[in-house]
Amino acid sequence: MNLRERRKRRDAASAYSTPQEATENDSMTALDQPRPLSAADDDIGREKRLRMFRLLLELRLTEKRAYDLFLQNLVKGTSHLSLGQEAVAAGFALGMRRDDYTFCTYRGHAHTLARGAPMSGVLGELMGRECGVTAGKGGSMHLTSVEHGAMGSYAIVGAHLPVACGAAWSAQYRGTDQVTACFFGDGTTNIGAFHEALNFAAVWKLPVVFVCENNLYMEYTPIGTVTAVEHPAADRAAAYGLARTIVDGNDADAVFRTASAAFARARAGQGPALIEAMTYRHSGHSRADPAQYRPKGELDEWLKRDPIKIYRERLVSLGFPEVDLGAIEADTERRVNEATEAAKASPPPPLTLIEKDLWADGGVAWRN
Ligand SMILES: Cc1ncc(C[n+]2csc(CCOP(=O)(O)OP(=O)(O)O)c2C)c(N)n1
Ligand SMILES: [Mg+2]
Repeated sequence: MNLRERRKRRDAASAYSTPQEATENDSMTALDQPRPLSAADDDIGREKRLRMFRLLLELRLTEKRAYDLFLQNLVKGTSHLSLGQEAVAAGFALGMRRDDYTFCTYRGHAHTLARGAPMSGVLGELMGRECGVTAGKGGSMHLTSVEHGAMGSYAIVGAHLPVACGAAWSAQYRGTDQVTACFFGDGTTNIGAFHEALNFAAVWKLPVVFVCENNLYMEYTPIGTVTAVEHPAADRAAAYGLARTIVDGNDADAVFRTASAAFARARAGQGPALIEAMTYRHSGHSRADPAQYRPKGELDEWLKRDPIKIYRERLVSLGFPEVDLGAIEADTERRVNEATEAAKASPPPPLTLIEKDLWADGGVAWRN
């Protein structure tokens, strides 16, 4: 419900109406009840803010759990956490339509979850279990859930940008107004495929939104030491006729607004966007990395702007009751615990799955 409709509803609600009359009014939920307008009733609104808070927590707690499982030697292979970067995944996902597409990198747990892939499916995949989103055959770096629009996590830096163009081109050709969101790191902007994909998308006016998550490092190298411009993505946008857009990637509301505007433009046939979201990863590049190369105090500065902390503080300052936020926190923790147990209880994939999902037709029949 938008601000104008809310206002109308508030005005229509008589000062004498009893709470019972109000609830019988129509199918409004508790969150939709007329109430005095406040700053929380802006373009984002209360309902979406609570969804955002819940999603941010889901991403944070599931990834923390993934780390615990790693320490217990239950996760096979390596993993790349995006603790600290959750507002990018949450802000973009909440701006998407169900049938939109997401492409991401090996740092893709949050993006896959944010599109609605179940926690047990993600944790199970990391542990190589049959309940995993690809039946435990892909692992952390290859999370994919096509039914949720999560079109894959790619470990070759830059490789997925042209693939995302393909998905956007397909939507354009079919005339569905689906939008593709393609996430990548700052280091990716020095790879040829980045420039090829940007040029291609701009020339064809593809409905694709490129999102550079600038976490200041590519592996162990500060991006500023190997890049000719200060903002590795935004400062190159002009080369492809695109606007220079930088957003605070730790502020989920700011991300959501920027994402929504870019999606609306792309859906309306106005072509691609390139957005640089400034953020920071709290942990090392991968599990094995203690991140000793970072200057002392840098992490502490960024922790002050932890996306979940600042979002919670904003909700409190907007008047959301502490008890409601606490209930969401407890519920999310319970769901992560349940998902962990479900994933642990799931068996490894049976050998019969080894030849499944290798080819577009789902099998090997056509080759024989
Ligand atoms: C083509 C290619 N070159 C090198 C690597 C090794 N590598 C893996 S991650 C990474 C750093 C990428 O940094 P960035 O794009 O900033 O993403 P972030 O890890 O910070 O999310 C590199 C160089 C690779 N996977 N693919
Ligand atoms: Mg990076």
